[in-house]
Amino acid sequence: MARYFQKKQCRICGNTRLVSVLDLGRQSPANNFLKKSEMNRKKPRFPLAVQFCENCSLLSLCHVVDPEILFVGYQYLTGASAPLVAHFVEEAKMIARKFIRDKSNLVVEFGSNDGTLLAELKDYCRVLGVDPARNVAARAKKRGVPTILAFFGERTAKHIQARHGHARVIVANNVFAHIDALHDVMRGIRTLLREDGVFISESHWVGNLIGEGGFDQIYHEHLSYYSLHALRTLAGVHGLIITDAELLPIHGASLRVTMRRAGTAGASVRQLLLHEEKIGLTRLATFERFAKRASANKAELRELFRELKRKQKTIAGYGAPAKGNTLLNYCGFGRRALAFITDTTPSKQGLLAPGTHIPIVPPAILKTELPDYLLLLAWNYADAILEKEKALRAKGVKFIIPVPRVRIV
Ligand code: DWN
Repeated sequence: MARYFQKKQCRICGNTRLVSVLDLGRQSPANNFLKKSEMNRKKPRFPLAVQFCENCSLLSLCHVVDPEILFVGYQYLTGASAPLVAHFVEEAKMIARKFIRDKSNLVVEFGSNDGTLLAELKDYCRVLGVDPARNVAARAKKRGVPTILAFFGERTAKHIQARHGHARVIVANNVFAHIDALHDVMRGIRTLLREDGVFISESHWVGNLIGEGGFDQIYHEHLSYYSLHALRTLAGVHGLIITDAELLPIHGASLRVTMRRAGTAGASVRQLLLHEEKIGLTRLATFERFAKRASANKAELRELFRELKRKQKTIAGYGAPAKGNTLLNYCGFGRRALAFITDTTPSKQGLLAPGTHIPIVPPAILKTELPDYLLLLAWNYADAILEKEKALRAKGVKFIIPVPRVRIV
């Protein structure tokens, strides 16, 4: 496969009249953290821009980067963020309570990462993870979650169904946005799902991207930015019904949908569809306004950094999420913008942020090196982090929260 290609057709409805709305420039993949030994090697940068489909309301990247570049040696661990672990523990309890009838039931999760969700279910039923990233799958296996090293699709689904039977529940958390061949995955879901089974998918909700201005959640892994309207069209193409929909306060705001082979769209679906229409998620003008806000946010953050540097203030980064790299690179920041970036993910520590080459260090550094400001790159966990770092703030350290509007707390 070429290293990337332009997506000229909507991956849900096939519409070829897509309107480009925001261009974030050519960037290194946001989760491709570098070793120090790699910093002088030219790392590929790819176009990062989004386009809107006026037919099914899907917002998607204008270009698709080869998944092998994005997901092999993947550094993101679900288990590295305590609030996220708590969120998936809750989801596992909900799945066990609502859908698991006995231990023979099979739950399959694709994009299962380090097994955070399935580890909570393995005592109630049979579990099986599917993930292409060898490093994270190894962590899942260590915690007793059998994991197939593969991208999920019709072929993998047939392989699983032949060996393990049909699934009572299929789960896909923060992975549906990463898939180009959506229809192959949907055919896989139909192949693997029991007649009375449910498919539960959770993705960052495009209403949060547009509403909270979280343009930094745009990066090469996230090919699609879903509304309930877009997902309803996708489900319909494959004869599935979205019976339930829920907005959850994770990753800004995530949309969790439950799909079934038969049934009716519940009140939660009807209400959210109306809400999406009301806030304009089916209209191009909404996305054009979003693009203008992103550009204003960039100017505001660049001006703040110029002012703080003029005052010789020290600034470091807090959290090294993928979104943080989009933000830093879109703002045109370089190595000197931040002294360092702290992160709780062991596999990110000691590496350099893609594009800016800012070093990622363990949070313990803050016990000895106190910056004047911390740029909260993991702003989606702001409440938990500001609470956790009360002592740091009492010493006078200020947090800069970059989106939706730049503010200092
Ligand atoms: O789709 C995806 C989104 C949903 O999650 C994945 N493709 C990649 C990932 O994106 P992200 O890296 O932006 O996710 P997080 O969960 O916002 O990343 C938070 C980062 O911050 C992690 O590297 C852990 C770190 N962290 C920290 O250093 N201290 C997190 C917390 C809560 C903390 O206290």
